[in-house]
Amino acid sequence: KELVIATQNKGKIAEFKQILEKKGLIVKSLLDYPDIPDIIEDGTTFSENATKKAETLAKYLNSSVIADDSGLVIDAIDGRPGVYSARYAGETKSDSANIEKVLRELVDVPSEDRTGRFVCVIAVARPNEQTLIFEGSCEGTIATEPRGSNGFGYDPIFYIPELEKTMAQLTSEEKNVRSHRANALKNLFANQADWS
Ligand code: ITT
Repeated sequence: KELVIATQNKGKIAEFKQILEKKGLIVKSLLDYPDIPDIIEDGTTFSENATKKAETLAKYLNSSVIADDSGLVIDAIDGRPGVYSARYAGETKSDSANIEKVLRELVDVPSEDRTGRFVCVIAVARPNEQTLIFEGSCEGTIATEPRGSNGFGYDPIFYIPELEKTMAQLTSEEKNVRSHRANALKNLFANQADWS
């Protein structure tokens, strides 16, 4: 069975593949449909953006599609970067520029106040049926400097106290059993085993 994910993010695609191929699913993404015009993410919530991405592609393909809208929510800066995580430091979507901007904003914030979480909202859009929403999160703190080279995005500054490692110091197997994305997928499969 094939599952189409409305994303161009290579980090997300690799993680969805690792989790879903184990379940026997074949994962496709927007990279397999290069002719589809860019989907503008102008929503103010993860849920709105995930819904827009999934419904746009579902309509185009006339089949069921899922989408992931996700980001890093940091308590000390009112939940930023949040839905603006991908473009926090500008349109180029540079992971290192985004990380530098966050670290600059947190420079005076003491370690006990550097709490935050990764949030992932997965929308399941199906032709002629209501879109379903599943959410997952993963708690951590924001490190004072980047460490590790696995994963993508803000992983090098997302510290998991229980493991004494950043997300970027975890193997993909370790990340994919505890991440916000893994947790959102767990909710999806727990509530909607036969989602199509
Ligand atoms: P698509 O819209 O094509 O899916 P995108 O990267 O623009 O790709 P989002 O709008 O959902 O996707 O932005 C998510 C951003 O949040 C992503 O670019 C990272 O900066 C960050 N992010 C999400 N999940 C992450 C993870 O597992 N590890 C680190 N950073 C993550």
